[in-house]
Amino acid sequence: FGALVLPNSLFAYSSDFKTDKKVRVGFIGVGLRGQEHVKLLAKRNDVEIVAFADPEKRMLAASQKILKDNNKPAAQEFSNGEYDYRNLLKLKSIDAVVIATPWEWHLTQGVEAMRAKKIVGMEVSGAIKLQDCWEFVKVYEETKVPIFMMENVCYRRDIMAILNMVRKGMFGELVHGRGGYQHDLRGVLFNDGVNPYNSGAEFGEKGFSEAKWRTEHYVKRNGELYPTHGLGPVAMMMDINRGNRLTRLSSFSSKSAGLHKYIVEHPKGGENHPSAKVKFNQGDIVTTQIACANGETILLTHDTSLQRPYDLGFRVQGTEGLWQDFGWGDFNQGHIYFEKTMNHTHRWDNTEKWMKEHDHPMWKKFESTAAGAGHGGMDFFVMNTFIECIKRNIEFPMDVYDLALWYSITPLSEESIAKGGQVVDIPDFTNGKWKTRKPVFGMTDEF
Ligand code: A2G
Repeated sequence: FGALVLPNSLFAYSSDFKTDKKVRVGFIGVGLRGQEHVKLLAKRNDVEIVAFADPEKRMLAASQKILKDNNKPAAQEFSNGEYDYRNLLKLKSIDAVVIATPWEWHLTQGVEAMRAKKIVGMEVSGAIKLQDCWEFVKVYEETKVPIFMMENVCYRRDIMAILNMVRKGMFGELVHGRGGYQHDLRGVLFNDGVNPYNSGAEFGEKGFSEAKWRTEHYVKRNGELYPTHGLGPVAMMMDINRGNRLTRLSSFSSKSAGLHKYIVEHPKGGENHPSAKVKFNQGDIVTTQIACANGETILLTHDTSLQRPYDLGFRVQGTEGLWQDFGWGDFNQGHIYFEKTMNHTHRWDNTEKWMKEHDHPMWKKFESTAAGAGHGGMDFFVMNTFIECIKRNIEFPMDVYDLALWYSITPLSEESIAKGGQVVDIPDFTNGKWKTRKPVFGMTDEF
């Protein structure tokens, strides 16, 4: 794990940014997710938080309070409706923006930010249309403004330890991977319009936070709505876009039963509640099989509307090793098997001692700094990578091609489901560059 040295000119785009300056950041979207990023950046002395754009006053007030609590000056506010972020993008005093808005805004805001020459950190999502993915790539290739795909699960500690083991060859040749978004979101998709979680049966205009916009996707769509948490980590292990690529997929959807039942049984819902009249198109369980150019397969599961404990369900399987995750990333929440070192016992071993032994150097280095950050600490690494790559003017480890490819699974899965599970081709957004691109994610102990 020596430092990976990349040529400075890797970003053909050159910002005004000089390393002795602070990185000047603007936020587009300071809802409950954006505020997590504000908290992380407000603690840093190499960052200046310049401005917030969000139409919701309540969210702006909460974000300003974070700055105040960290003895940082107030940020300039852009809250005059949904399009006021365009005025934020005009600020000369901003080098980079973090975009944490409802999914339907990512394309417009992302490409406008690139055109305004602001380096972009983009939250996770799935695309609304396949064309959107091409648009991200096109605008990036025109402007060369870097865009970072902020997939936090790639930084989960157990996952980085497995990546480490994969790269040491302990799994032999990789053959199959699984992951997904298996998280009971019923109490997120509906609320009372004031309290974000588990508080009611309202959504849309009457909902608050994610219930305001996310639920609408479950009404209208049916697909792998949220592919990146499950796919990102597996894609890194399989060198997708860097020596390998995704070629085809086929998706199936179960019926939709969970959300209606939740509304009917909720104390503030019931059979006569308006939400109980809504027909949800999104199936409770959507499975997507993906084929890779180098012969591996990947299975993604979207499972967010039934009762269940949180578990992204990772599995990594090679000719010499097998890992299965059963929790939220704690070292002991998984099973592992290496036939050769385990004397052909045909019995799982608990993951804990393996994870400790192969803990990723980056986690070892930043363990105490990451402690307390969101999602078991992994959120620290997302913001750290964003800022450190900007300061060094080097390539982001998850870039526009990863964003376009991972986002594309959503519209492609919708297409496949609509055609009865038909196999659809996955485009090569790199236009052949996947053959020569080299892995960058997690190669050093720095970011
Ligand atoms: O639930 C979790 O925090 C998800 N993240 C996040 O993506 C979002 O869906 C949220 C819902 O409020 C992870 O699972 C890592």
